[in-house]
Amino acid sequence: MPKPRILVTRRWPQAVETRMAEVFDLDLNRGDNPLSEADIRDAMGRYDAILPTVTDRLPAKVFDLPKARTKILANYGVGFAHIDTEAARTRGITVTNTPDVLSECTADIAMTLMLMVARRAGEGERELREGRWSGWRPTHLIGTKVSGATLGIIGFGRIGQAMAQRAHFGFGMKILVQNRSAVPAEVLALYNAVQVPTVEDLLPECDFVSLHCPGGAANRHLINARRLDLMRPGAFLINTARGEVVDEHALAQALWFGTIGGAGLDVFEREPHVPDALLGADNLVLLPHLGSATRETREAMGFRVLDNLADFFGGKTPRDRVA
Ligand code: 8YV
Repeated sequence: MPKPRILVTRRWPQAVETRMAEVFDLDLNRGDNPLSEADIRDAMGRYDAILPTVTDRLPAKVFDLPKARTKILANYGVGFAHIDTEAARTRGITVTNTPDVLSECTADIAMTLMLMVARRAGEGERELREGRWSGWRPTHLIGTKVSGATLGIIGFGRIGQAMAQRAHFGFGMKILVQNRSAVPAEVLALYNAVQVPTVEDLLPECDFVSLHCPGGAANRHLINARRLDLMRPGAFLINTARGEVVDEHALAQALWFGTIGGAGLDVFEREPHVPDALLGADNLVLLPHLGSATRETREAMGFRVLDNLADFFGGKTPRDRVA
């Protein structure tokens, strides 16, 4: 049996690329340049499997070719809103993702953003590096206390729960949850969390709101001007989920007019573009999509893709099949 032909769309950790090259007929993207939709469409005719990431766009038209060779899209990452899974499904193409292995590191980045924005760490570091620090004084860069505050978590899957674990046990925070389905009572009890029915119920009750729901059309602009208005004055919004979940224009307005206290963003609507209105907001901490960016996690994500491919080409249903 010839080895399956596989396209890896971006550079992956060395250890994973090396292992994959042993088992597959592998094409790597040595220049690490993002592929166009046309490149991916073309690849669909030539590879048995394509291994995309969040920087690849796979809308329905990418699937529109007379004879696709690709049988599986094994995504590197838990979020897969960049893939039209319905188009994949109707053509009998399997889609997998990499859950679990990145939950802790993504929650760590959400905590990082929460602490940085509440304690004005970005502002402080900019001041110090620019030589503007004039010394200690009782009124200097006064922030907001995180310990003991109320955290609202929107989307209580694996990453949302990892966030609750850190916030509740590490910082004694009170946890409110909004989730599209009912969270089992025993899961809520782990963090002494309370589930509320709607986003509208959650927002006015929280000092911090952290987003952990999927991206895609269903959650586009879930946080809009109307909902930002429901947040407490002085409250903070954290987004490590997907950029489209927040209306960036409305957020910029809320930050500039001070209707909320601040925000921390790891993801953006049109990555890597970040609007000037956000770049200029001092009460905002910005990170370049670092959620899963640790050596341990990026390797684990790669090996999880490898497990999915091993299952698929071994005739089994991959453990992380999403379509
Ligand atoms: C990745 C992520 O950096 O897994 C996800 O959904 O957002 C990040 O962990 C990236 O998306 C990989 O495709």
